[in-house]
Amino acid sequence: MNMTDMKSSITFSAVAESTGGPFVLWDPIEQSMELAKELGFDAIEIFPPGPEYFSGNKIGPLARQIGIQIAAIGTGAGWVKHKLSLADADHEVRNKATAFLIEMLEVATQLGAPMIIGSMQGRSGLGTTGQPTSKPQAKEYLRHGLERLDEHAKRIGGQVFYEPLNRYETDQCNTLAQGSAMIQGLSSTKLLADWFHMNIEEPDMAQSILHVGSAIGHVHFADSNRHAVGLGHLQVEPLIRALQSVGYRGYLSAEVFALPDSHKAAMQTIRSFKQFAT
Ligand code: LER
Ligand code: MN
Repeated sequence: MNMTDMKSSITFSAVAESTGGPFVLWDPIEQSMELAKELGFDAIEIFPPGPEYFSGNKIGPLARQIGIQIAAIGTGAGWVKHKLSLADADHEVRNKATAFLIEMLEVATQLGAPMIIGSMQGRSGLGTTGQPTSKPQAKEYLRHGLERLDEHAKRIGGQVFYEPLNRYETDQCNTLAQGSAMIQGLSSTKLLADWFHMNIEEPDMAQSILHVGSAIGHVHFADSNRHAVGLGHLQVEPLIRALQSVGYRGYLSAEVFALPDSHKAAMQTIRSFKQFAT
């Protein structure tokens, strides 16, 4: 028996452009929340098209009525739909990216949920006007954006999760150690440890978790091949032990492909969660 204080979560996408991406639930949100609840998840993680998705204030009451938490709000649609990133060479684009994220942070905070910055961190070489960003410049722009968002989060009582991604998605921060250096000194920003990216980039996943310790605020719970945990070749026990030993009490949130289908990926995830983390 593990006896951890970790909680289970499953991703839900409302973004048509992300079809085929690593999200488990795709049915309308009410059905998705009901299925997550029925399968025994503590929470869902929402991937919305933008802040307008939450207008009318229906999502919070719906979640309360169904009895499910909201683990976090993803912001990748800012990149997928609008090509906004915090590292674009174009000042206007960076400002739009920051404005999009500030609005997302506000709706997330109203729901009592943290906001994730993953794809919107951008990479070097972006920009349609002038010189595309160099690697150091892209990092400087990202840090500046993260500082502005952290400042805003502090003011409104919100929380930001910054996510290192694998080398095929960004050249900003690929490892937890690089991510931890990037958010150094920010008081309302923590790291998101995505096991899929970590499996590609970290020399030793458990050691990397131990190294950044309490900087971890959220986990994307995925196997080596980005299928539900248990369907790839990750050694799960050492990762759970490492999270336990750094006192992690957050979510293990399944950001995986809906394969072989949504329901089976969700079932496999909750089975693995129960096996390894309860
Ligand atoms: C976002 O959480 C992520 O992990 C990226 O790979 C974009 O899907
Ligand atoms: Mn992720």
